[in-house]
Amino acid sequence: MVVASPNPIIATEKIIETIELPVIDLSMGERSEVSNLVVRACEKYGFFKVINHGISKEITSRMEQESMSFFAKPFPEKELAGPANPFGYGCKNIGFNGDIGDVEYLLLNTHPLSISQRSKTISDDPHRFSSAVSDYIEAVREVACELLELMAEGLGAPDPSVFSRLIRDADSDSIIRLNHYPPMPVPIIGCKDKDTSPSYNTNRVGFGEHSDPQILTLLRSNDVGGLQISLNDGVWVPVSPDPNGFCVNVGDVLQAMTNGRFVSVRHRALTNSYNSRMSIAYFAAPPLNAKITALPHMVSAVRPSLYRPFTWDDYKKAAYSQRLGDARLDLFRKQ
Ligand code: GA4
Repeated sequence: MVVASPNPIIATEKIIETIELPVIDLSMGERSEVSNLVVRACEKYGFFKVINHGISKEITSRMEQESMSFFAKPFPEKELAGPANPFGYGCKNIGFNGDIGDVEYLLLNTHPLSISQRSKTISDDPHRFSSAVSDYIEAVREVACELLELMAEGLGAPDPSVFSRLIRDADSDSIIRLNHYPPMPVPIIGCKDKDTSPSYNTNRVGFGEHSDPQILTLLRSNDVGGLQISLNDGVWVPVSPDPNGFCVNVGDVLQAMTNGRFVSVRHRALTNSYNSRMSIAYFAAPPLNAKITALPHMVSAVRPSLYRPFTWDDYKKAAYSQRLGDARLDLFRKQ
């Protein structure tokens, strides 16, 4: 039986001021310097921003335009592209176990054939939609590979393609998610000072607290904020939006492959009271049968391996059988 979600509708925890995430400028000259910066960001925050990534404005604008046109459709038309099980349009329901949020979305497999088939129920111009999405995917995949290679180099891995080859694989299980968080006015209730103080969250939760199961996530949003990351001490930190850059985060699989050296950090998205937030997330994943183990040189007598080996298929099944906020990597932790 699916039980109603205990997700908070309104986030009420204390927040700290917006932090500026480490910024990785991919046009910067010295490769070893860039790879060290990437590694440090993945160890400390599990998140960073990428600028000068080489993806043209034309590619991101076409993708954003298609996303906006879809979400602007009347609900019954959008429903024709659903349910999001496993791919398609979803509204409020997240996953299969009762999680909900103030969000509507399109979840798509990144294989070109799958996109062109899906596009028939998504767009009045399926060809235009699938070409915008495929071009976008190709471009973000390249940036993801470049970042994964910088990470491998920075970690001193003997094979710099040890991570990137998993997502370049034709059977990679990568997905793309188009999110729309409609404006959600929040009534001021309870203690006024607390509710309206800028150091408190008073917005509705669009997508609840979770970590991403895959290897790496590249997120692009419009200029409306809402993304928050959870730091070690449990404080929520808002991330400022940057439509020209990408916000990148480590997923659970990369945490396992680096034997816990990189951190897959919990994050969430709040809605804005006045403006629509639109985001597009590319989740870079391995093929289903890929065996996930820590890189040999990340394991030593002083740093024994933290996780049991698993396939991406095992991990995905575990993730989908749990609630959004569950700490699923713990299921694979050695005692
Ligand atoms: C979180 C990251 C991605 O958005 C996602 C989500 C997926 C879904 O929305 O169907 C999951 C969630 C995400 C993790 C746990 C499971 C699966 C909802 C859920 C309760 C598409 C993904 O891959 O994992």
